[in-house]
Amino acid sequence: MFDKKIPRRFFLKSGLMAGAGTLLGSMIWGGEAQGRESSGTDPEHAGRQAGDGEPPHEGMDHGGMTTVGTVDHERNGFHPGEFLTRWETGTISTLPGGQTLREYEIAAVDREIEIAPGVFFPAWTYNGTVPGPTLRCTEGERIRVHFINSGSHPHTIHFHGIHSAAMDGVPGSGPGMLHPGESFTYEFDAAPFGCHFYHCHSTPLKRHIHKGLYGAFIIDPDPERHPDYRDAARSRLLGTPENEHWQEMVMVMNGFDTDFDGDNEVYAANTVAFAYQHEPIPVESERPVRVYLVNATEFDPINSFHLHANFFDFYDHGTTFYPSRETIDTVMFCQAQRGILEFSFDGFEPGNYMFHAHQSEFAELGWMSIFDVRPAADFQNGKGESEV
Ligand SMILES: [Cu+2]
Repeated sequence: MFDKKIPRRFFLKSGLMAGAGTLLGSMIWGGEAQGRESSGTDPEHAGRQAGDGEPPHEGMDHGGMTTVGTVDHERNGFHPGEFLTRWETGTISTLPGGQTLREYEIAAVDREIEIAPGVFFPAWTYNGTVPGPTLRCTEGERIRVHFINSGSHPHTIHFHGIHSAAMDGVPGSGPGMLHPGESFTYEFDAAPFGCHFYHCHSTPLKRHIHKGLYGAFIIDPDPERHPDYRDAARSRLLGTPENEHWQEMVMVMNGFDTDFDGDNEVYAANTVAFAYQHEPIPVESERPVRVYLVNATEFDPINSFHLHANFFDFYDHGTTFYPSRETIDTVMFCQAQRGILEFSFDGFEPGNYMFHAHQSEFAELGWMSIFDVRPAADFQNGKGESEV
């Protein structure tokens, strides 16, 4: 693993990044080199732009391939570190027949968000954030999603899952596209269990998705329905001690076309470029990790997740209790594909373990992250708290 003192090779990579384009050139070296011309692909020259006369890696704690400066998370109303475990569980009540009813309120809202230091994107959002809230429920529950379009364009919510045509959130079915000011309640039973996706299905589709109208939709299995896999089901069911043992997090892979040329300039997991490199994700080595991974990247046919120095089991769409692929270190998704990754750093030495898209371009343009693996004792001493 690489040390926090940056090895030479990481510094050199930073030079490649500065040459990625005029916008990125100023973005990467933003804080101090704002407005300066990027120097193309000369790594020595690009590196010097990080500061006048200073050693090039002065003050850069987490590797050279990153952005300079910070995103104003407060203004964004969205902190990537908190988003990892922010499960939107809705309002729960019981229907006359005894079925659990879970209700959510979602509004489509136009909102400018900062996706990298100083790089603002005019997003269309669900509830003000990109991705929208991570909706989480349990298999078999009645789901009601009260949706209001407070944005400036017609929108819908299309849920991946099983439901009637009228609830599909597509033009020509049910209420179809909802115009600004209109609202609708989507209602269906949560099935099948797994890691799903929701997004706007208004046309032109790629514009509505790329602008930010998407999110993760997780249906936990009901252990009572799966007697042969009860323990596995309980480990996934939010609120059980078995689930509490896992370090769960959601990651939505996405990209942003900042100049609207139909090609992405910035990539990330959960929107903010290099967020989990600037602030690595604390992971307790003794407890297993479960990542709910969704690909919402528009314009590029595929995206991927690659884990360093370790391997994971993969559950395609999260709809099985047994891995559909075992002991892999890279998984590739087309748009809307998703799954569950399970792995452990038990027995590993503490340190920074990278993970990122294995398309080098995506990694260099923001989809680059780190797990900060530490022993349990560190967490008990409060060191495991995210430094946010
Ligand atoms: Cu839309």
